[in-house]
Amino acid sequence: MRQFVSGNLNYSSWSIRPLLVSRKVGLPVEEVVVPLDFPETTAQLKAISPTAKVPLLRWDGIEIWESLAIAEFIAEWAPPGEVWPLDPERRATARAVCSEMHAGFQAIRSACPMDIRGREAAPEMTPALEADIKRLQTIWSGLRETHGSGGPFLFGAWSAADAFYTPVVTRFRTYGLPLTGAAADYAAAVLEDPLFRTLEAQAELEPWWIKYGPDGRSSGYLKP
Ligand SMILES: N[C@@H](CCC(=O)N[C@@H](CS)C(=O)NCC(=O)O)C(=O)O
Repeated sequence: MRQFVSGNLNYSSWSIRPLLVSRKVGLPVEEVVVPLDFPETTAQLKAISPTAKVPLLRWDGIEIWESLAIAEFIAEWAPPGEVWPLDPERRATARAVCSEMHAGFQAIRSACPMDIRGREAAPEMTPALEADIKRLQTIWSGLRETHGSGGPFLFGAWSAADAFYTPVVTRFRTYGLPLTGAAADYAAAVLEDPLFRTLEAQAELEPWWIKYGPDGRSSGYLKP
């Protein structure tokens, strides 16, 4: 069995990172969505995933959880240069910025949950959120300047680094957050890329929605 299990594409930022990598290289997998935040979600995830989380790649008896590990598995499957840059410095830097994304940016992640089809007012600009935005601006504009020749992405040609930052790019659009210069151009390129446009169209059509209660807890529902 070869299955890529994700959460709703509209909301599950961790799922879409390796999913974009999978789609980019044409990994032969069946894509399955487990809608998040419904009463049955936890039981469904516990039945298939060691962490009760998505994404999960099920590949001929191997189970790979954690978005970064899935991206690395796909990189080993794909021809060199398709997931990570071929150049060793660019490849190491791409891995560093993916790890930084995976381990950090707590403020923007919690203040601005990914909602690809949503358009919301900007949240209160706390010092922590401001610091995350400043760091993203620096990473994106810096990489474009240093490594971006040869294409519109962080390392010129598309790489897993772009997959890892795509959910953050969508947050800038959803919440109208400030971005300037080369970083803004980069964000526009990600949103125009056919790989993202296809995923966005699917997210638009998903029947599952998530709302947040006054206690901040999220719950899934189907729109009547
Ligand atoms: N560190 C994990 C994070 C995975 C994660 O938190 N996934 C969320 C969805 S984006 C999840 O499955 N939550 C379980 C739930 O909502 O029940 C990774 O990188 O894959």
